[in-house]
Amino acid sequence: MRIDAITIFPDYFAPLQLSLLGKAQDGGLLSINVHDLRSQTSDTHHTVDDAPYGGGAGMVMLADVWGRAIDSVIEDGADLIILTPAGRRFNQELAQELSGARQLIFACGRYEGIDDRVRIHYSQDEYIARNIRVREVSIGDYVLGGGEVASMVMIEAITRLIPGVLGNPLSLAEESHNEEGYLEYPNFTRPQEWRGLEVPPILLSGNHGAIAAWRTSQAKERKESNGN
Ligand code: JBQ
Repeated sequence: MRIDAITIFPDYFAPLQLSLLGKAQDGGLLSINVHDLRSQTSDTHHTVDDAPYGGGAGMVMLADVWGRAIDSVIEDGADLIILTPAGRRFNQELAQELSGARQLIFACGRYEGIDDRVRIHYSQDEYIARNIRVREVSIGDYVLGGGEVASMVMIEAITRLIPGVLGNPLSLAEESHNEEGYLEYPNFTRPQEWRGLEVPPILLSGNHGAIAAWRTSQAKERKESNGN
């Protein structure tokens, strides 16, 4: 998979070179390319935004600058992901779907977002014919300063689903149950007693059927107590 992130803050993406993702890139399974949007500007002030038509607060990022940046990286079959609070909510199902992509382009908006003609332009027939798809995505209903951190959340969730990127394929299979409605249960490890708290005795029973049933009921309780 090829990932291209376009941003006015390329340094935000430095952590992607660490750990498993760094290794996956060394191994050629994945390439992550971060691009400075300002490199596509032609004026002396490297302008990337302007006031909104119709008035209102904030600034809107320029379609022309974004168009040049996207044109410089886009390949046939790409998914162009525009991060915006108005987008489709990112979840494990969407992560699964995007993990099969050839190229993911993350357009990280700042300010009040990107001129909507960027979305409209790359949704046109000529791009559909090239199997290019535009998706507006949000990671959740809270206020962020821009799409950079949202992109990194998505990149972590998506890339760990690519075969060979995750160290341990067994934990992938186990977690796939979660998507089918299984829930996370509480976990315990040594010591058997810590600050007066004992590990639930059923986990020491060796009765795997009873343990599985206990975990299911605990997971449900935990989820409900967290208001989910
Ligand atoms: C969203 F995707 C973006 C981009 C910019 C701000 C945002 N705020 C909240 N959630 O994920 C988002």
